[in-house]
Amino acid sequence: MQLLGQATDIAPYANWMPPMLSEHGGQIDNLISVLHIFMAILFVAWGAFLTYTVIRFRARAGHKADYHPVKGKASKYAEIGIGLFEVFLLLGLSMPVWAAYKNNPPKADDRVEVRAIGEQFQWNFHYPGPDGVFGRTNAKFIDAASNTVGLDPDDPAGKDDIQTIGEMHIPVGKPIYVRVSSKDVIHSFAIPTMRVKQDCIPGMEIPIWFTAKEDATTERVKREMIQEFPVADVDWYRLRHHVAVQDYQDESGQVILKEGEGIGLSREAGEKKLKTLRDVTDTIKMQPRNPLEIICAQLCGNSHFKMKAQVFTYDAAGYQEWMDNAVPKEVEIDFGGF
Ligand SMILES: [Cu+2]
Repeated sequence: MQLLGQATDIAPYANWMPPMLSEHGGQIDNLISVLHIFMAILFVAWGAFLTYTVIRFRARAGHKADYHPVKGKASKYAEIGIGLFEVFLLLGLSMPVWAAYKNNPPKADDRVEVRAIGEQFQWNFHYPGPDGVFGRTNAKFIDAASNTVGLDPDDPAGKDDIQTIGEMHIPVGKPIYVRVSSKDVIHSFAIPTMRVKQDCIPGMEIPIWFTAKEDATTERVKREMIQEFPVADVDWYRLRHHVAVQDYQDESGQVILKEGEGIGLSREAGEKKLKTLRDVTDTIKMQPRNPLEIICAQLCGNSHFKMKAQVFTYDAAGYQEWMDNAVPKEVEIDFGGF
């Protein structure tokens, strides 16, 4: 079934769903589309019924209000019908999709495991490193600058572990198994483009999994999302999370907007930049700065809105390269004999 939300290719952010870049996401999108269509029908039908009753039973001369409830069969059948319909939505549509997903976690030897730990207001990630074993952690070792997940320095399994803040690095085409938890309050780990969302509960570790589509490497996604904007019409707000894909210079050769640079994070700076750009070009080519965003989907405090991180997706070789560079350097000394 092909419905509204099922993006089959990488498309820029638009008015409906965000780009869909995971293997299982099509099913979720179908469900969302079907529910929207059903709810639209219900909305129109109830609206029509309300309009009918308001007109039909309006106050007018010669008519007296009757406050006793109607004891007709029709209303009873309508109520039963709506009840059955809602049971169908739940048992017939939603639960099978959820069960197919939840009952089939990727096998332990065929998945990349990452721990994602929410914290007011950042995402911390913990990788087992080349040995594939997570080092022991304990809250007493947590250090905001150098050890955000609280790795035990005495555990040899943790020596090659990788910690990142605000960046999750994963290979495409391979099941990713994220073990989600929290340091403080309830957060919600959500990657809209992958169609995953899981509450983070302090004291619990809850897994969620997905496979990024084979062709959804960050580089390709960025390339596919390049858009050309008319400088005369576009507003700073629309472009505040975009970066230029080439240099823009004025006649004297002075660069006004550099490749990889945004137009400014405040409205004032952005509008000033757009104004100067109008003199040198009609359109600007830009791409999203963070096309694969992780957000917190649970109102978790006063800076909840900026609790964001980015997913970087690589092909197998690119992922290996990232891992090689990210592994703490002293590992080479510790494991030098292997
Ligand atoms: Cu949060």
